[in-house]
Amino acid sequence: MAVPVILLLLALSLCTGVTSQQNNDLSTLVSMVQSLQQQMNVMQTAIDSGAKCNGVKVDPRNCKDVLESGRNTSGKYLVYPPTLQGVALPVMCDMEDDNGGWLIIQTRQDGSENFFRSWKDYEDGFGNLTSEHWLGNKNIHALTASGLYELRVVLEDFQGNRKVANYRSFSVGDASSKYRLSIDGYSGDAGDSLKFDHDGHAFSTADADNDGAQSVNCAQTHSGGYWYSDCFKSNINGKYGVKAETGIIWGSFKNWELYVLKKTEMKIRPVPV
Ligand SMILES: [Ca+2]
Repeated sequence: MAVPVILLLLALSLCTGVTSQQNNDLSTLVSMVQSLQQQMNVMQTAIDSGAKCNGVKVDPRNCKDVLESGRNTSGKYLVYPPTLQGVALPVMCDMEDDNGGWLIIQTRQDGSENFFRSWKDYEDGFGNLTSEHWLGNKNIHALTASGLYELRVVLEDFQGNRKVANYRSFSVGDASSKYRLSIDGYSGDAGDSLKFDHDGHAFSTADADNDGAQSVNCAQTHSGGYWYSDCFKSNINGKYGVKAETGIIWGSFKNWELYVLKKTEMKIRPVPV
């Protein structure tokens, strides 16, 4: 509101017998103020749409923040989890399923990416955000350490049957906990194959055996990286297209049969407080 008042004062000054030179100076000043007003309008529009602005807390922390800033198209976005202290994290947001605002942490769909990888790869993340990928344990921890998150696992078989497993709370511990899984509150039609047997377990890869099986390296024998117990009820980071215990399995999807899935997606969203 301050700028229009200044403009009014300047306009009044122009009408009160000032010299020609003073008139020119005032006209210049009015032009500058008008230009400043236009720039402020542009900045406000940018801030309203979620742009970054030094000193102003407008960075989206997650995909729900992105959605609430008015960007409701699914795709790649930068988010800034508070625990990463200003570091931008590129992510894929799903703005359609179940009212949107989901941040995707895992996608399997065509076998284009190798998921039988090292501890470091699973820690940092790998793959292509727009296709198959793992967001990275350190990033999943950073996100879920910044608030209460829910998890939605979407599963599809080769016949096109789609089922979901929702969890009311989901978090992954820090590196010192070996990215321990904490999960609870299942609902859905895929059955629970993640809290059951995996809750409370550390993450394991073939080169980091932190599982609950003393005589077996579960990540090695089941070709993935996961919160293996002794060894699993689900193995959705397993080998793509393989009909075996190394394959992509969600046990409760079909009566605990050895049933291999075509697509999987894990996505997280902050829970309203
Ligand atoms: Ca073991």
